Amino acid sequence: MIQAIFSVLLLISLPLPGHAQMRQYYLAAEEEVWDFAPSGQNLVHCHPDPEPCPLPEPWTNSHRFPVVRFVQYSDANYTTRVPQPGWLGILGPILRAEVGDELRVRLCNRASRPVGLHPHGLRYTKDQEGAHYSGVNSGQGPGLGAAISPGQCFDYQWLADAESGPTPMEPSSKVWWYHSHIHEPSDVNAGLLGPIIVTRQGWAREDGSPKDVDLEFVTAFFIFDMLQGEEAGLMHSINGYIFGNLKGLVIPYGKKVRWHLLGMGNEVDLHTPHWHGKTVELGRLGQFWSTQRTDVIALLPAQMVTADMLADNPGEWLFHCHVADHIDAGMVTTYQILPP
Ligand SMILES: [Cu+2]
Repeated sequence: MIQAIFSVLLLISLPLPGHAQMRQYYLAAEEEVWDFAPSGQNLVHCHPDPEPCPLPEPWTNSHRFPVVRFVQYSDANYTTRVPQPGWLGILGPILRAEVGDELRVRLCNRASRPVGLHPHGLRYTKDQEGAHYSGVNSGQGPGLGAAISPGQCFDYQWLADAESGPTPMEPSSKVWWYHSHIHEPSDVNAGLLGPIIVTRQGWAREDGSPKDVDLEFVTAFFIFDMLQGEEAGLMHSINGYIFGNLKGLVIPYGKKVRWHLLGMGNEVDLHTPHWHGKTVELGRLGQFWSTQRTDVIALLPAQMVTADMLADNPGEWLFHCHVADHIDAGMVTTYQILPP
């Protein structure tokens, strides 16, 4: 009886037919050398003497390291890379869905280590979970998509169901992590991570982005450990960039911008992203009630927060982690609101 009632409730809550669509992505895991400070300079502390502005020690000449990243291609031929905005940095492409959509992601492993693709927030079966472990109760082994060997491809299928989307009080889209999950700590530290954004049903444009905001940014706060804990290898990065080398967070005047903030890493990865110049709101109830307004967000490893900003205070403003050690280690950049 209870099951019957549950089934009826489930049917009622199912999305209307015709809304949902299938969104296909082609990803590869590829090795490259990542430069956490391509300018070689500390771009946020360059004045009054603009030349030179070297990175402080021990990072002056210690900011290029081998990584493995998720890279997007246009189709199954895997010949044309899909360009992504520079501010996305080391992160893999934004995978988008509207509630009700199915996400299909083909992952081809062009790296020399096994790689998987585990999505937060979406609905999946065991084979589509993309995580490597055994069940302690059932003894069930890892699913088919847990670990893709070098040279192999796998097709993941995930559903953005009602529980993947925002609640009525949250902004109309929300962010989730995806990352490799074979040995999770070393996988994400290698660079195998990226964002999923799910938009409320009926609120998405054709490309999946929310209709009620003008642009969205994703910023991930993560201390990459590239030298087994040595200070010179601790990259206190936002999207894989340190000391202002994250550029392009530029907003036309008067636009509504949505910030998706992501945390990742170890016990030292407690971050408090802070915007100068403007405040943000974390949710909304109707037209008039903001659920919370702040200019500092609390982010622990793997936490995901979405906040909205009205870009009506022109200027270039600091955007940084407010943890003291992290400021000194370069977890700092700026964002810019253009003049009217
Ligand atoms: Cu921090």
